[in-house]
Amino acid sequence: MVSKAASETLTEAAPPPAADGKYLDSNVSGAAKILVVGPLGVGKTTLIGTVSEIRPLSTEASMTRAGARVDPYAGDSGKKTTTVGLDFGRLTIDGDLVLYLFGTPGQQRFLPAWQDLAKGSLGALALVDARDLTASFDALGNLEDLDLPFAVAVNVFPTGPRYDADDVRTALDLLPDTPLVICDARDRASSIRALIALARHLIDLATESS
Ligand SMILES: Nc1nc2c(ncn2[C@@H]2O[C@H](COP(=O)(O)OP(=O)(O)O)[C@@H](O)[C@H]2O)c(=O)[nH]1
Ligand SMILES: [Mg+2]
Repeated sequence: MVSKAASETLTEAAPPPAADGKYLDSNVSGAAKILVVGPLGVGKTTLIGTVSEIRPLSTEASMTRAGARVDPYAGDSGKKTTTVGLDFGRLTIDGDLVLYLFGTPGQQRFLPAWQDLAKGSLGALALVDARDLTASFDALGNLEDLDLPFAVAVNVFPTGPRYDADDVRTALDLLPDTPLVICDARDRASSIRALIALARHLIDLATESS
């Protein structure tokens, strides 16, 4: 559980990777299972690999031209693999709050895997690609169906448009209190800021309802 005490100690400084990269710090007093969701190619696997203090677990499979009928990136340049099970990583914030990060597959046909991964999770970071906001609708809809609180992180790609936050909120039909941040999934500090925005939101919700 994320405690109120943890809320008071959250800072935006990126913690250094754990010294041995393996064991939890003995000061850890709270834990949260967090989903990282979003459409294919939005940067979920990248973000978990960027922030994880342990070697991330990934389940990448090659994308081939044969898959182009169902996966838009198959056969395209650049992205060569896709997540077919999950990504897993761990991040300790401020030495006492540990986030267990579970990345979902991006395609809606993997919804049953999503539903399993969502069990016991406290919230989700929904990654959005500004080049195609509509591609995020399925993921956001799934979160609403699961009644899972979330924060939205717009992962910035160089060729993507730069929208005002209010326009993104409107396009995605976000509630006023849903956090919206800009991030670069390849940058550790930026990705951690997005996760901290989510953690703060979850703590606020837990505090309000207690
Ligand atoms: N320019 C840019 N490229 C990114 C960013 N995040 C991910 N990528 C690249 O986009 C591709 C898709 O990332 P991946 O993490 O596999 O997406 P996933 O399908 O959501 O897990 C990879 O080639 C990444 O290197 C980003 O923030 N900026
Ligand atoms: Mg992936």
